[in-house]
Amino acid sequence: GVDAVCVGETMAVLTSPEALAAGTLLRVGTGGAESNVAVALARLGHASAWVSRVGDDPFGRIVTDAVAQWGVDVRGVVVDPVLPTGLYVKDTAPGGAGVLYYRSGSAASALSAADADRVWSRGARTVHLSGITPALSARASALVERLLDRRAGDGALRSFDVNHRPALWPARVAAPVLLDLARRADVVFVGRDEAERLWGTPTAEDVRAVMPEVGTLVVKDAEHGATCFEGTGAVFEPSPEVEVVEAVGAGDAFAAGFLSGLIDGLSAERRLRLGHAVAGAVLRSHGDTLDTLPEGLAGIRGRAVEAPGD
Ligand code: KDG
Repeated sequence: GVDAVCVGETMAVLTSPEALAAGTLLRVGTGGAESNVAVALARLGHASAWVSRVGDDPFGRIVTDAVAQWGVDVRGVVVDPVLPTGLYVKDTAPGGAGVLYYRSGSAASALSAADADRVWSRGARTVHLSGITPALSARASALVERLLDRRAGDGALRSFDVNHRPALWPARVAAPVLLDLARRADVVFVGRDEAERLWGTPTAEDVRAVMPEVGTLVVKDAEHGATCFEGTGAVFEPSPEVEVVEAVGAGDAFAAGFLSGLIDGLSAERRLRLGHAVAGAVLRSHGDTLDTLPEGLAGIRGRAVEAPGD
């Protein structure tokens, strides 16, 4: 079996080097919150897999090849014969349009409860999901429900990153759904300001109070730090100083660093430090996905980083 199976939509990212205008040349890349986690876990030496659906088109092949190239098992990715691969445009230049999605009716929006078998057949010890998937379609939402159902999966750890995307659904609609799903997970990641926007919980302690049953709750407070709640305990670890180039994908990198430490049985403090270190590497780069491992990992992990298969 693999250490972690990450499930969710990955899109082709069209990055604009300047505020979009007629004639702007866009660069094709790969972006998907859950596959970002799978890639970072693979880079950190874990066996990871990504399960999704892509279109039978060049974008589907590009994103699948990219994720595979980073060392992730992509045998659980189905090619939909009809629906296209989702796209998003990232125009983060000053005065730019920000993030624009072209994903409604995408191949991944046809993910459904039937796809759960492909997750369990990978022998997942951890299943990582995010709050993006239930926003894609009713069918995709049913897959998340199915994967959180304790009656399957041989006790696999359920990891859930709240990942509220306001462009997909407003906070008012997302809030109760995301809270209900988070409460069913073993490990939950949420941003402090994200939680405040969704549930009106201004502090990390307030977030804990709305999901006391979650075994491991991580509340991330951007440049300030992150708090890990386990049982009645809480550990806070400040964020290291980073010169931010672009923040997209940093949350995914944080989740991967933390999960890596969890897989390796590290203390909450070390898991948080790993999360910060891996997030830092993505914050310092333009890409959504971890491409260069940060320095100092061995010190945090207490051992050298091994490549997959070593
Ligand atoms: O977390 C980064 C993601 O937001 C990005 O890669 C695109 O998956 C994506 C999404 O749905 O926003």
